[in-house]
Amino acid sequence: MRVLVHIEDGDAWRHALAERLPEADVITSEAPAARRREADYLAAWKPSAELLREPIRLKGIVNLGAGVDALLNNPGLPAGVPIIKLRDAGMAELIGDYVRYGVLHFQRDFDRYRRQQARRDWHEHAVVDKDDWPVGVLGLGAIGAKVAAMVAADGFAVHGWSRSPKQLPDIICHHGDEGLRELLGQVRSLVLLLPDTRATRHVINAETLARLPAGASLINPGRGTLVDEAALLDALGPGEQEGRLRGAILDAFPEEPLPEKNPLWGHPRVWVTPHMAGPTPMKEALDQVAQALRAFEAGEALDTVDPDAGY
Ligand code: OXD
Repeated sequence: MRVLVHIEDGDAWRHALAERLPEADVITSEAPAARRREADYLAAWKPSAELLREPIRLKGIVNLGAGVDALLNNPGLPAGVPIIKLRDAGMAELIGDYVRYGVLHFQRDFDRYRRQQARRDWHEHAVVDKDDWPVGVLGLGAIGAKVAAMVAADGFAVHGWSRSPKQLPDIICHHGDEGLRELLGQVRSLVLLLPDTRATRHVINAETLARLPAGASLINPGRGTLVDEAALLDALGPGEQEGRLRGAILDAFPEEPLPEKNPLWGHPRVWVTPHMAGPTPMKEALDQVAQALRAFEAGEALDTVDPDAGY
């Protein structure tokens, strides 16, 4: 089998995959077009439409990131080719650390202390107990469930939400529209880990933001399309004075890189990070890729992405 790998630092990934799959001819997108055309499998993160159109006998695609939205929206995606996505592969722990940082940032008032420092203002805020600081996690897939468990292990009361019912140890699980309303009404930090699908677009909008308790904070290491940005700015209010929404830590945006003119860059209660919450760890990802490609070749049934559902 020939496997075409496309990701930043592709050569290192090619070597590491070849070690795991000695029976395969592993090439990168730098290989000559004639070789790329005959690839049986593509293991890629955000390939161009042109690259996706090249292989003429593609049997499967492995998405080398957490979300499949960029791939599913790619106009070059060949119809009917099964797509495998990585399951966690070490990304959940990285995203979990990002979220734990975000929750502590607000619970221990680092946002307020930063502003106080600028005024040389020395005064302390009373600490709110972790079990009085409910955290909501929207999305309980492989990543959301692990992140929720990590935050719960830190001692926070964690509420999780998924479209259909789920049961997870130590997490208060909600589902459906009513469950979303229940969750929003009681969380002090809201974490977004839903996939980008038609159903999740702008799930955080004026109406859902208004359901959060006053002074809640938002942490989004998921997808930018989940948030209606105008409604977010409105809930934050301008300037340093805390608005209905106390602050936001955002790693994902509908347009990336975040355009220079976007007001979120300069907002004093917003932290912008450049989609760095969950980079794909090479070793764990390639273990899964090798396993998936062997299963494909052996004709085994694989858990593939449902393009209509969007994940
Ligand atoms: C993603 C990723 O899906 O970085 O956003 O893997």
